[in-house]
Amino acid sequence: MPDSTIKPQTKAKPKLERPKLYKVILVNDDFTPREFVVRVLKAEFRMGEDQAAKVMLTAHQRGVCVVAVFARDIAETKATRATDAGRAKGYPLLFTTEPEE
Ligand code: TYC
Repeated sequence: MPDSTIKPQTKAKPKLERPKLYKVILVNDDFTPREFVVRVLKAEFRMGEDQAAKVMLTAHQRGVCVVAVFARDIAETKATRATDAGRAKGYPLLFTTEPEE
C-alpha cells in the first residue's frame, strides 16, 4: 500500500497592507484673497465653484479644512502645486498633508 500522505493544500498568502491614504489640508492665513483660494481649489482639486467656496470658508472660519484624500504621492504633489501657486503670487497660502488614521 503506497504511503500516500495527504498534504494540506495551504499556501501562505502574504497579507498586503492597503496603502495609507493622506488628507490634503488647507490652512487659513490673513493675506491670501478668498477668490484666489477658490481659484486654486478649482484648478488643482477639480472642484466646482460651490464646493471650493465652502472649503475656503471652512478653513477661513475654523483655521483648517480637509480638501480631499489621496494616495500619498498624489496628496503631496497636489499640496505642493497648490502651495506653489500661492507663492508665485506672493501669498502665504499653505496646503499640508497628513495620514488618515
Ligand atoms: N483668511 C483669508 C482672507 O480673509 C482667506 C483665506 C481662506 C485664506 C482660507 C486662506 O486657507 C485659506 N482673505
